[in-house]
Amino acid sequence: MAQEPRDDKDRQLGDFRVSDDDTLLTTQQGVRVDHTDDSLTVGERGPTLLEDFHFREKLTHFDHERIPERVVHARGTGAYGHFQPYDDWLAEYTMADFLRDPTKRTPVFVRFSTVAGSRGSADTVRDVRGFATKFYTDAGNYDLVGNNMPVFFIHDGIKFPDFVHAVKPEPHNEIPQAQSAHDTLWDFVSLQPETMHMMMWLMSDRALPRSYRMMQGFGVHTFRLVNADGRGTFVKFHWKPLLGTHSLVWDETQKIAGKDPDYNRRDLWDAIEAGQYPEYELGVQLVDEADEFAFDFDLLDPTKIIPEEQVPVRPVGRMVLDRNPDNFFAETEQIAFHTANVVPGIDFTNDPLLQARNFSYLDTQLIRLGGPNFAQLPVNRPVAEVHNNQRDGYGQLRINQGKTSYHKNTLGGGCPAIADGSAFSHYAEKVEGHKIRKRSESFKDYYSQATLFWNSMSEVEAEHIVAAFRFELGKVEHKQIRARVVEHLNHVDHDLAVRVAKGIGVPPPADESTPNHGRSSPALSQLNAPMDRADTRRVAVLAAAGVDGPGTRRLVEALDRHGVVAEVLAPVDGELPGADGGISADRALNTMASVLYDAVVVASGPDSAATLARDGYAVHFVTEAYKHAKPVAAFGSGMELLRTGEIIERLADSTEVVDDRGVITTTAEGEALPDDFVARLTDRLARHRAWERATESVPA
Ligand code: HDE
Repeated sequence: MAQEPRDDKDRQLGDFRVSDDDTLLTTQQGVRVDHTDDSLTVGERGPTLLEDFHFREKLTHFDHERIPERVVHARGTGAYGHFQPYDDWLAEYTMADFLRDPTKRTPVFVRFSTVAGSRGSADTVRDVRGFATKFYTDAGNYDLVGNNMPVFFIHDGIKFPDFVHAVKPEPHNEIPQAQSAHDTLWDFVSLQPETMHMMMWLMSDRALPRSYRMMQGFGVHTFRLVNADGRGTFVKFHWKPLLGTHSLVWDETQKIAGKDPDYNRRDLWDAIEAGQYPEYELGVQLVDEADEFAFDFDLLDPTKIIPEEQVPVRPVGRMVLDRNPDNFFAETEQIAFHTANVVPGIDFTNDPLLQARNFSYLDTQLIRLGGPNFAQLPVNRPVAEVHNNQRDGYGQLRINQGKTSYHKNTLGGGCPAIADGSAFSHYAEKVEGHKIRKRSESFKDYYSQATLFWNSMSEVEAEHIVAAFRFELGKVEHKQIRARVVEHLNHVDHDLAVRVAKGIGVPPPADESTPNHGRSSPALSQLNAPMDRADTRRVAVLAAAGVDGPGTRRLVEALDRHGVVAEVLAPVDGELPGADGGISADRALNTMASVLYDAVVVASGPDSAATLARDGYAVHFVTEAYKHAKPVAAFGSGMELLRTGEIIERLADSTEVVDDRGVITTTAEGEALPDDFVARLTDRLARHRAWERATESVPA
């Protein structure tokens, strides 16, 4: 049965949805087809006839199914939802209703993406993530086309083709796919030091998000808000996920890329299907125009952040993603974002990267979507009315009536007429100057914010950055490129440069090039983001025949009450006979892996534990989870599996729940399984990883 539309956008999409339920097969012309398995031939073994219009139409359409993938951000996934402001405080700064009217719920579509990989590449590669939001506002579409990192590689859009050519697979052999660890990228980086701040982010855990639901978003550029009096205020946009900001570890991401290349896409889809709707808070940093030059960096420089300690992020409203698209191609692939899609109340600045984007996004849709009418595709249509004199073109869907398609006219009653005060009016910024090609002197500090980022990392985050540089540069064949990058790192921090150099066979720099300024910004460390949510996390419960049925049921039910997704894994899925009634295993162990879960629990039952201890998959499962600093838990005789291989030392034999660096155990079982066991586990899940655990020597 058709559901009530959720909002104006959903209602509009309803006009385009097609269900094939209870229908008969037809051609594109609506002629019914009774045979689609054999083409029309002369006799049983003869040639195919040209007059077989059904065959020709079917093949022709198939031959034309593909469109060019996005030149960047080709791999992505999306969802619908809505945005609502908390209150009206932003009215002082912007006339955009959707940001300042708390009664207004604006439909949105968000597309998350990686950047470098092609459409079929793996989700969990080291890369920037796109976070693009289309707000279908009453005043027209507003697109906030952001990333999960607040800065960018380059200052000026004219360098974008150079940068993208360097990071993409090398042109002679198209290797490597969706990887930054190759010579051309690092050659580019070593010659373009403005990249250094962004490279610190790219080498950090931010490049390996656990989930699109646990990832921040940033507008990157300084934009401008404009209020009803025409007053402008500089603004940076931030999205903060309510589930916290969490990352995978590098070894894990590489394994997931093979075990489940759709990991992040599946995670978003499954969460929304399960009603665990991801939520993000929109926040803004505001800077008065009078303070344009009050910072030690240029607000127009997209390689710089405004530290949150200097200008706080003020909450504006909440976005909820609550509906998966019906059709990937029609919606997620055909959605067309454009930084120049703005509505009254939001305007641009002269950030040269933003200026270039304002050209590029419209241009790219013309080749990707095949002509100028892509705004009429259902997912791209505004809910606001559209009237203009633009006509014709491939795929024109509108049937414009009347004889006028020009302005001014009298024959069409002067319509569409010029709008009044509700129209977009460009901010009247005064600009003057000579035509020159010259980078602003105010953009020339390449290192100090890279240093700020480095200084703000916790020890474990810093270690990950060093390891990432060593991995990436270790894949670079030309030693002189490695050495040039180390020289730049020496301007960021001497210790960083030395640690990286030592891992890649390059002589460590003897002295520091630029003294570390010692400043930090705690907001930059992910470990300082809220860590109070365990819900939606995935826990694997390992079991086999003979499992402690009551204890396992008690565990799974308690986790479910916390909103945690628990799955029972056994050597073979299906019913598991056990003490006091068995349980059903959701999946076979060999079809899954620890890297696809946030934590693992080994269930009690002597026979079950003995079977698992002899099963290489099970032993590897817990060892690997331990290696990746995940919560690893066991109750009753399940603790035997943790003793196998002696990876996990010091297991206390106690009915009390013990949490030793994220290894949570109790000898209790069955109905006696203490509530505290699950409480400790969910607390650990919320804190994500037990970084205090030493795992270097653990094989996995
Ligand atoms: Fe993009 N970018 N970009 N970009 N970008 C595209 O547009 C471009 C930049 C971002 O899910 C393209 O429709 C230039 C910064 C996202 O559909 C293209 C420059 C940021 C997406 C393009 C930049 C982004 C894109 C390719 C430098 C973060 C995916 C397909 C001047 C603030 C949107 C398309 C989606 C996509 C150009 C830099 C984010 C070619 C020229 C900075 C999230 O138009």
